[in-house]
Amino acid sequence: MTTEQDDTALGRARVTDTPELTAYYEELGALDAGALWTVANDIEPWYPQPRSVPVLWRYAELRPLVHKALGLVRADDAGRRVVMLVNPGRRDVSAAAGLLYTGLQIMGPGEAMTAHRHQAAALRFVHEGTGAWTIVDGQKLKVGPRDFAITPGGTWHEHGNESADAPVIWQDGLDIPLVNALDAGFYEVHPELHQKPGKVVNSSLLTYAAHLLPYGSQKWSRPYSPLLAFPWEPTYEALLGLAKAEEGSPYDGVIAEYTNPLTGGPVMPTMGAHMQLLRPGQATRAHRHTGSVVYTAAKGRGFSVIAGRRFEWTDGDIFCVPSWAWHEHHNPDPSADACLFSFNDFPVMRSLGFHREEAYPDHGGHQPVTA
Ligand code: 1HN
Repeated sequence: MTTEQDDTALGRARVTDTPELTAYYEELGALDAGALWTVANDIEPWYPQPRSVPVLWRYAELRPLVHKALGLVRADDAGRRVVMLVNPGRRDVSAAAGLLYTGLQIMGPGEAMTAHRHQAAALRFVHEGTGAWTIVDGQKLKVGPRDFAITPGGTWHEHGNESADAPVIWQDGLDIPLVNALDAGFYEVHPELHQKPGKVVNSSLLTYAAHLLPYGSQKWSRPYSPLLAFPWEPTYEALLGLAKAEEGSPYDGVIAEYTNPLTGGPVMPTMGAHMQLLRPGQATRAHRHTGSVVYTAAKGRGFSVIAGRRFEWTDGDIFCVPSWAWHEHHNPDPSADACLFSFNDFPVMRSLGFHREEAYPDHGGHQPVTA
């Protein structure tokens, strides 16, 4: 394993306080200044020191409380009726992990939310209900359980539930903590409160179906995928096909990224998303990388070991892997596969040159479980 050096090493700050120094620090503080050597070892750690901790949120525990919000607040008053998932180490920025936000949004039968747009990018992963629709820059999409859809930064969006009897619960993922950390947030309410949707529903899916790029698509110049929705059935089919053709990743099993069909790159400039399949009985090896990931158990059950702690998950559960935390995934069921949806900040890490990855070197690639 990596040997982290200690801070008494030559070349690291190691100044001990004296009465003269303490007085000097006060003099600097009075001028809104400070001595770098008092904080250097904290602000330049040997390796990433995330304040986020690994957390698992059980869907079975959250679901009744999400339903409770239906009777407690009107969608119009709340804007969006969402129970957010807050990492104990990131309460100050409302993040689930790193600079990623996630929450569970509930829409009652027949409800519709007003339109707005913001700099932050959003994505949706549907947990339950068949009546969900969203309009993104005038394009109406319908999404069902386990479907993935995007609302790129700056696009007008509004959503609703056209079911007569069942609520929709979907998971929102946003880069809001990142946008706020960079002081780049803007927010606008639609001047007419609602968009006028085009007549064709799911037009981006109709346009980019079957791996063919239609005439004129080269004209698309926005920094995000023109394909806005990724239904579950073809996604699962693709993973089953991939499982036949390839071994997959030693760390992630059979994994595929949702991509912008024009570039082959991530769907949005700040957030990427994957669906992965763990074969029956599969145990992946541990690795760690920079970048934070929020996972949702999409199918089956299993467990993940994150920083030495074991987290059991089942359909609908959400958990996070903070940056640089060792993690591995297990599907102990010998007869059924398991699928994990996830979203991440990898596009940010890659575009800034911050991406790093390491394989767990000991014990045949598995961490000792300490909790
Ligand atoms: C937002 O716009 C939605 O449009 C959901 O449904 C959650 C959380 C923070 C900021 C904006 C939505 C959000 C959000």
